[in-house]
Amino acid sequence: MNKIFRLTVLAAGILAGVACTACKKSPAATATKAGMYFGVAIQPGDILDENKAKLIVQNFNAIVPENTMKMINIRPTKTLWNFSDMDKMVDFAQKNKMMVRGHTFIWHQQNSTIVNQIRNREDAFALIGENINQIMTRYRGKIACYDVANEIFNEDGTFRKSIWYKWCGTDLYEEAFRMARAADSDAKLFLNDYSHEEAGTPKAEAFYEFVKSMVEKGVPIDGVGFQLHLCTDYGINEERLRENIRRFADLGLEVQFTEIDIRMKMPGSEADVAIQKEMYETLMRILKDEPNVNTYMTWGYTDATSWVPATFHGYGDAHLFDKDLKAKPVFGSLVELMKNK
Ligand code: 9MR
Repeated sequence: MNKIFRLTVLAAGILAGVACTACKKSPAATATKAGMYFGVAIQPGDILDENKAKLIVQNFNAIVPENTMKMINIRPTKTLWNFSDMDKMVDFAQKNKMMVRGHTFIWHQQNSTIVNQIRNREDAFALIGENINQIMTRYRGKIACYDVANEIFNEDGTFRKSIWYKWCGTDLYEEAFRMARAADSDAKLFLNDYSHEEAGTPKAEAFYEFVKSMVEKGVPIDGVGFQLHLCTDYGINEERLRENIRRFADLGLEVQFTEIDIRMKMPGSEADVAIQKEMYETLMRILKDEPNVNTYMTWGYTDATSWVPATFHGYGDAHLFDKDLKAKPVFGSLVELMKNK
């Protein structure tokens, strides 16, 4: 299965590479030639700004909407569907032969106020079902994979007591995958989370056990998302990360790196910058070695518009491009690693 997956990606990559003759030597083309996805989370404004759009197209061959597909934006009220920003992103990706990840249907944040009208389990199923059907049929053939559910666990391995869990327990999570498969049978379906990447923590174990039970029950899940919002203070336990990736491979599942960023305490020291570079590279090396990992998405590209400082006070400089949109040395080394993939 891994081999078939590799060949499919490679074939798609070769086709995209042929079409993109204008940018043959770009990092984006390097990723495509390597048969992998090297992507970035973007905002609607990124593709309206000529310089930013150019930077994205030249350097990445995949995108994910950072906020645009979340319920609060795409369906602000029960009857109002706001597809215009998402349409523009999908068109942008199609025009530039980029893969699109869809993010996300079930989450405890950035829901619209419609969720306050949920009175019972049926309402919750109906609402999520409508969202899945509307979005996945609209973008059928254009969005390659979706985070069907996001961040459903607490750090201690218990299920997060979100509005969805409150009404439906875990039934909605599983049913959402079935609904998504029915809406677009070609899209790959993922369960995404953070701080569960290294085997051995309560969250990692609970996440793994739940996914394993889904596979055993025949719930149509194709893979799991490792967000990888990391910090130079803690580093990466590479052995534990690989161990986790491999047990998902044993279940026949793909692992995608979905939201990579590596923050440091500000102002960053030379040592922090070196650690950050090493961490970004380690993730790329893991992707190269592990056959069920082929997607390296970064959560934003520039320190100028990062979500990090607002959430982790005193931390920043987490991305591959600085505040002036200049590529950091680590970016060049990632491209070199992709060349030798
Ligand atoms: O980057 C996103 C930021 O702009 C939003 O304000 C925030 C709302 O919580 O969500 C951020 O994206 C999150 C992603 O959707 C899920 N994983 C964690 C990301 C960073 O918080």
